[in-house]
Amino acid sequence: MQQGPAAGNPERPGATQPRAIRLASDDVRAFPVPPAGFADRQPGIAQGLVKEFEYDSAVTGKRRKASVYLPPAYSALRRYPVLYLLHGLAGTHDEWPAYVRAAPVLDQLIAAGKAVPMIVVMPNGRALPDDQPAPEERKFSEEHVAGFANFERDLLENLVPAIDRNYPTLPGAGQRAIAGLSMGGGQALNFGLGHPEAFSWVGGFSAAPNTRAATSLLARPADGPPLRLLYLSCGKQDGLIGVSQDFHQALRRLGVPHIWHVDDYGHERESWAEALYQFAQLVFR
Ligand code: FER
Repeated sequence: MQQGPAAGNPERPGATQPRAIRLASDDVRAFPVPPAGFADRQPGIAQGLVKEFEYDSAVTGKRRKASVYLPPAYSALRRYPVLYLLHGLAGTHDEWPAYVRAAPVLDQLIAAGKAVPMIVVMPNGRALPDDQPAPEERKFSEEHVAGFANFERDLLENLVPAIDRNYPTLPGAGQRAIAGLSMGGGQALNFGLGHPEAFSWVGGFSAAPNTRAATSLLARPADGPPLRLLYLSCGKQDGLIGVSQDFHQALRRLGVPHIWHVDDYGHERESWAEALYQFAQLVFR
């Protein structure tokens, strides 16, 4: 069986041709559609705060930015688990808060007691000295794609320690989750599964072809922290669904428990807002 997407595209180095969408019988919703307005501000619901955080990166040699969501009733006298949420190929640290509207999703879940109050860190996942989105013709350039791969070190060596120094976080992998959309979904699977010592809860939403093979990601040391959640989702109209289908099938063959949720959308914010809605209810329980 074919692993990963088809051959590279000479016009766009680093890019791959998405294959035609073919849905299998288990490519279905694992959860019902969220209630109307789940990603909109609602009157009477306490709001968390989204702040800009800066940290020094030894990987890029620069000061870098991340958005940080602090839940309603946040108190430095309490301690919180942390979810790292990674953006897509054309995004930055404001894709999750501004485009997907992560804060109202989280506010409503926390108000209803459906999600644990958590700190959510939304970094810039492009570990390059110039970490702004590349112009169209360089989106798939080797350098730009490598910036996403190099974020692995920036995240683990610079960002996570800086967050743990500056916010009242709960320690250990069991109190840390990582998820992302598209390019960030591939990163979350690669880095989250690749670092069981750092993350026990992992989500890939509409994961891109930067996703490594499941077989290479699932060699966990038996004496380390267990994987608590592996969540995969994609829209049934998303041209990249083949990446997630292959990953899901590989997990099935390996007998690795996971959630596979196929929603009704394409490669778009509706799918990612819903993925966050489902994923946030499952972590840190
Ligand atoms: C690709 C197609 C799409 C790819 C990455 C993407 C690295 C990412 C898309 C996104 O983040 O929206 O071939 O290769």
